[in-house]
Amino acid sequence: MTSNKQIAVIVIPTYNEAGSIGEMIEYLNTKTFPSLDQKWDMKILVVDSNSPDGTGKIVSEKSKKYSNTFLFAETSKDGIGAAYLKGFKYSMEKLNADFIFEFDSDFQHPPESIPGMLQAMDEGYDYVIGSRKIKGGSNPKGWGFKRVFLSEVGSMIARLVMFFPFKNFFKVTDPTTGLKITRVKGFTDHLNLDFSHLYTKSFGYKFQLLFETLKLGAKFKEVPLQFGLRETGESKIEKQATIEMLMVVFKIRWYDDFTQKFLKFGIIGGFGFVVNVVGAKVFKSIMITPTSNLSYLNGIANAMASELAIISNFVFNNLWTFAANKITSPKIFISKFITFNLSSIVTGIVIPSVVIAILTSIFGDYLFLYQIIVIFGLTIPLNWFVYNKFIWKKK
Ligand SMILES: Nc1nc2c(ncn2[C@@H]2O[C@H](COP(=O)(O)OP(=O)(O)OP(=O)(O)O)[C@@H](O)[C@H]2O)c(=O)[nH]1
Ligand SMILES: [Mg+2]
Repeated sequence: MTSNKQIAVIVIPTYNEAGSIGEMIEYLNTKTFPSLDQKWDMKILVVDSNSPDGTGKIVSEKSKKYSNTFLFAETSKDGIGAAYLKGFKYSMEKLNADFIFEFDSDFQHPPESIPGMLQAMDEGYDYVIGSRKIKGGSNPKGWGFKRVFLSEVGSMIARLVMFFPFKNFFKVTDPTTGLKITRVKGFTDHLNLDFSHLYTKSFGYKFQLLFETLKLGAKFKEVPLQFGLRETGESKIEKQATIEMLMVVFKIRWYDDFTQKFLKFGIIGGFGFVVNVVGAKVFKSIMITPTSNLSYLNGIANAMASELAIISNFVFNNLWTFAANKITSPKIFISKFITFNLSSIVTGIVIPSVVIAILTSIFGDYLFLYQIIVIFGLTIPLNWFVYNKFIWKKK
């Protein structure tokens, strides 16, 4: 009978929410759930950090009344991030969740958002979040200037640091939102739910899960969220949260594979440049004689040094940047090296020279400026593309 039902678990972390949690459980069970299509098997999981105000007791009473309502009683207060991860594990292992909501007990997340979010899952989305920034969404009317300012600036920085210049920068308008639904299969079940892996166990977890879930290729959408004003209880956002959240977004971007690879690629490219300049000097000083033809000598010295730089780039990128796809077989090594050499000539000499010639004919003689433009605008991006797509293609 339950086989074609879809199980959605609403995970609600609480710390001293005695003023709202009972009402929330009642509201969901008597108003929200009955309005949903019969195929949804809705469950509520409250993860309570042993709240001194008796939140846990209220939930445990409600769980006797409603068989779909569960209490996960934490023995310690480990932060909202840790609470969610515990809740995710429990939802998957004990409640067989197909979908998991992240939801607040204090009525700031309107239960009316739930049907639309479920429908999006039905349409094939994997990850849907409530956004205050898109049409139809809003911040609480009662928020003071300071809170609005922190929230706006904070989200912009988070978006920039985590996603710029990639498409998610434009798609994720509200990275600090707490209202989310995630498809378990392929996503929550692929996340590392060990909280030692979180950069922070408190609010910054939101960024990390957002980043990692999108990285798994989740089909993503935002729905409008009219974020309400907290009606009862106290805000748990700690003072240090802002700085901590900034640290988290930097760490997320810094330790991402892509960033690490790109940095290594940059360092090796910079080293190649040094090899080219220093190498040309060394070759010249070795080969020079009192009767040398200087123009011929400079040309030869530069050509030799450039080849040395190409070899250095190839060898070190193979050993370090693309170590995960390292070329080891001698036969492939040689054929890739030939390709690498040819592409280096095209991306480093042919294309830049033609573009510089064209720019000069249009705008006049600004050689140094053009060199900077072609190196950063053409050679570096083209090399990055060729290395990833042809030389060290992922298997
Ligand atoms: N289990 C658990 N829940 C927590 C912890 N810290 C916060 N929460 C809960 O996480 C939810 C979100 O925290 P809030 O303080 O409401 O944060 P907010 O909604 O962004 O901010 P406000 O507008 O001030 O309410 C609330 O339901 C809290 O009770 C914690 O350490 N453990
Ligand atoms: Mg709140």
